[in-house]
Amino acid sequence: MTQRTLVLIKPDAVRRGLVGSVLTRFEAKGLSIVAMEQRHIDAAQADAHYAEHVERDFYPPLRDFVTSGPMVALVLEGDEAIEVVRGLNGATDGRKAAPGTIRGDLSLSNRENLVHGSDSPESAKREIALWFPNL
Ligand code: IDP
Ligand code: MG
Repeated sequence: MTQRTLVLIKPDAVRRGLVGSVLTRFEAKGLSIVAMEQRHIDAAQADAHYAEHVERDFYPPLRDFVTSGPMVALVLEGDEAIEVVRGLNGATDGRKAAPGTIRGDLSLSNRENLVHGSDSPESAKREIALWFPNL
């Protein structure tokens, strides 16, 4: 089933010059880029994106992190794109993510883990509408 998913290449990846490396993995897998834009979000936009996490202990430093510099936001499309991207991204904690995944190969952090991918069709719909309302 063809799906669309919202991906963020987070500020750590932009700072580290890893945007190209991360994009290459998605493209090499066969996913299509439907939309892509560099964005530097404010706290209100971070709260909207991470609505499910705003009360969590880890959220204030996460908000500081995602507002600390530009991110690259994109919508990817392909067969089972939501689950495929989550698999390519790897487990949340880069220290524990499997080698071969983006986080497993390139992140050593639970917070600064390079990428976001929508976790369900409902999340993808909500996040795509939030980031790319014209799609
Ligand atoms: P996900 O990005 O793998 O879906 P979520 O649980 O949705 O993970 O958490 C959102 C983001 O919050 C993570 O990608 C990571 O940047 C950060 N995060 C999650 N859990 C922790 C934690 O325990 N400590 C620090 N940061 C965390
Ligand atoms: Mg999540």
